[in-house]
Amino acid sequence: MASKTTTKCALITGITGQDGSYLAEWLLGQGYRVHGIVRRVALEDPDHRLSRLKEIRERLVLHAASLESYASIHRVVHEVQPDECYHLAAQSFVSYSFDDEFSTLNTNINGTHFLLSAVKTLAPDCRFYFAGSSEMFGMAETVPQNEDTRFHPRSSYGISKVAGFDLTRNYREAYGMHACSGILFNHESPRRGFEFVTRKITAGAARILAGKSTELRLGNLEALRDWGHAREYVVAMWLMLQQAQPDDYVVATGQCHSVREFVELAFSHVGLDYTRFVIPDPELYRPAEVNVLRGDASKARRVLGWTHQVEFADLVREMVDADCRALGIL
Ligand code: NDP
Ligand code: GDR
Repeated sequence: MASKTTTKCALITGITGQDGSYLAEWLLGQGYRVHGIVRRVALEDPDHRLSRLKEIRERLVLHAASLESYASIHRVVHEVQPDECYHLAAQSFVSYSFDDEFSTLNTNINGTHFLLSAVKTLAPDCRFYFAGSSEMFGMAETVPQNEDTRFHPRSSYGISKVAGFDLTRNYREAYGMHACSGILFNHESPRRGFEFVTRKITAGAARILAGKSTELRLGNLEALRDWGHAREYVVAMWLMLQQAQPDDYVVATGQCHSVREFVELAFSHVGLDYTRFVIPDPELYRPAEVNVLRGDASKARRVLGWTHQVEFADLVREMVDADCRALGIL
């Protein structure tokens, strides 16, 4: 493990997001100088767009750049000369990728390509992390999925992540870069965006309890996911870049639950019967769903010494409590 007095410099794209904010905190705690790439609008509206970074804002160096512009990425990598680069920025909402396939593919594939190319040219010794996803498995042939499971993405988001994974592997093999992909299964927290089902549910339960809402509309309640806690998953990203050899790793809990189980637990935690409030809405179903996604993280356990600690029920309760606190009802 890195010493707490390291003077290493890390660059994080997507630092304003759920994972970026936890990773920045973790790296600061390890003594890193932490730089982040943000969109210009974020710097102009910090209260809203930098809200997850409130506690650490003064300790970060933020650079305005766009994933769509190679020139801006090039400028930042040139200025920062990072030792480690964590590429987390992406259009990350799978549902939206069905509405706008073109911008999802453009942003996610080109953004990754621009960054890899800039790092290779300007900071060739920099270690690189790519945020791969269980959505790459999609219509998986086997359960659980590990690093050898064939990819069969079911959305343009999943396709963009397979392309990013392939680009990352190619830069590793062709140019000798220390480039890794994490194949992370769903990870959640009180910082999760409101569009994702877990946060939609926990925020919805809190609003109903507070009398601010009377119903919650959801799509496929039988969908199954392997849900872990984001705070723990960012540590796995860091561990990947501390290894002598670059490689790809599945990061998951190995346990699967349905959306229905999540709703039932979230509502019952605050004394509500979800069947009185949850309305199934066919409009919220996706044109194509993935198969049972459950990860086998035994390689991460064996090589990185990483394993999840936070169990499903504790994750759900932490998220509900945080949303209740935000509404002043806890
Ligand atoms: P979030 O949606 O919370 O954060 C996404 C980040 O990407 C934000 O900082 C966002 O900036 C930034 N971003 C999006 N589009 C652009 C753009 N065009 N230019 C610059 N920045 C952009 O995602 P998470 O933190 O949950 O996930 C981090 C990464 O991990 C993503 O790549 C995601 O696809 C991947 N992943 C996530 C998993 C999960 O369960 N959370 C599982 C597997 C993979 P802004 O705030 O300005 O919108
Ligand atoms: P996912 O997360 O697509 O797995 O992608 P999301 O929380 O959006 O969906 C999980 C499952 O819940 C079902 N579902 C609903 N989803 C949403 N968003 N809203 C609803 O109302 C609803 N009702 C049911 C969905 O059909 C789906 O099956 C997340 C993102 O973080 C990706 O970036 C990441 O790569 C993957 O996790 C791993």
